Amino acid sequence: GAPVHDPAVPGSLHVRAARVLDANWTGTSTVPSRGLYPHQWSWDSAFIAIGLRHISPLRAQTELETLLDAQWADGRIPHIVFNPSVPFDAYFPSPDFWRSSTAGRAAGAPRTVQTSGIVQPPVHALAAWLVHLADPGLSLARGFLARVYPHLAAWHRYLLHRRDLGGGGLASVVHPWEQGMDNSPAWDAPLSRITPAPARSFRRADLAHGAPEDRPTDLDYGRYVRLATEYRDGGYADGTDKGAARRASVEGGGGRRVGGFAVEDPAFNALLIASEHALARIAQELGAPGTARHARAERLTEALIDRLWDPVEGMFFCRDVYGGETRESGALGRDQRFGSSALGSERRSPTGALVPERTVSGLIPLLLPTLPRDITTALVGTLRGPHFSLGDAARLVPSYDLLGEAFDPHRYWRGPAWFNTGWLLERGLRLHGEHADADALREALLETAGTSDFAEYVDPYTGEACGAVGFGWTAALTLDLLH
Ligand code: 9WN
Repeated sequence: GAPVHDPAVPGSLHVRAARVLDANWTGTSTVPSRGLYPHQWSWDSAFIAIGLRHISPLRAQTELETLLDAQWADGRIPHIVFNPSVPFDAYFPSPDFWRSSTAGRAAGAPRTVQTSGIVQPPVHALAAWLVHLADPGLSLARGFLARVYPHLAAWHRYLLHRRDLGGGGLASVVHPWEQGMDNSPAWDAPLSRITPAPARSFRRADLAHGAPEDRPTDLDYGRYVRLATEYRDGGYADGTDKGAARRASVEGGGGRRVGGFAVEDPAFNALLIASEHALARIAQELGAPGTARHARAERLTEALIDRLWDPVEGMFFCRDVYGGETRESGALGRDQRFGSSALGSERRSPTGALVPERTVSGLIPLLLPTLPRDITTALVGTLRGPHFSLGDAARLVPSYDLLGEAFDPHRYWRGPAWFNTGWLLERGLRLHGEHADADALREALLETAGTSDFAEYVDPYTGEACGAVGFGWTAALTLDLLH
């Protein structure tokens, strides 16, 4: 490639990205950022492994194995695996909030390592397959795929069986941190029904590292804390797990609805589908037929379209599973904007309401190989259109509708562009033959990664760095785009 990208040239993008990953490596895994996020995060590790495989396939395999070592017996992969040598006050919520080894006992939390009790998007099987492909010889010699396969299968089983809270075949998230786009405007309506925990009942650690105007608000945090506390106090039992809910229920009633937040998210489910296809390939590589898994991925794709696709808007939307039950939903009124689209008519369906906010999550299903052609064409049109402006005003795809009422170019997941979502869309564009757009997005991602010093996220118009710099997945996905 160009000298600026050359791994052999000191100061090249490749060398700088590799240096970030070296600096964030702890010996068994990679932190997203030394200051802001000093532990191991689930989907960060998956993206990081995808980049690490280009500089050390062994480290990439170890990254995923370390995460899987902290898997719970019920199959969930926790969103944080805590590093015991980091002081508790370095990050909130810390292990003494989650209390995984006690509160999570019924759900099978590990005894030796402290974790959170919620999950993050299932990018792991996709990552494991890509890591294997980087060095099949090493993978075979270490038995990598054979070792990770049962863990990944249990993880998908957990999501498909314990998290189908809407009953339509898709997985629900029960906390905004699970979907990974913490303060997305898509959560405003479902979160409005949650009573925030009092501000004095917790102490945020993030504001010591990030500018307050770039981070979620205190009101958001009050609600995050309330939801996580209730989930913990219910023994991390899920609504569909009636036995565990009964054992752990503070109210004594079995099968009660756990928590007040359940959302079917397009990106979360698209990543599950992509990972299910990857798991099928892994099964085939191990000598088993992958056909059942490919078929399941197909059924999930149909459920995704059936439940979350809006043909008028040309994108996918979140389904608020408990939405439409009360008249207090924040999404009311804003529905008018969507006129005759499916959003209007479905709002009060018995399995919830679509949330009329356009977020980047609703475009990420573009990475699925078997979407019908009319849907991929519509998604590409929406990406290029005024709400996301690919190849025009915004060089990188914003996390939220540029014309949306809640748009803020610096506030975390309410506008800034992120590199993991950019990477997923680049892959989707290329997969569906949109090479010119994919090339332009790739160039913009690489250039902005370099000029922002591998920022956590950037202003979608100017590329100005926000949040942490030297961010793990930004460096890792830069390496992947360079290869
Ligand atoms: C809460 C680590 C994580 C990412 C998430 C991002 C942010 C945490 C936080 O950082 O969330 O999990 O403290 O804000 O939103 O996507 O995995 O990088």
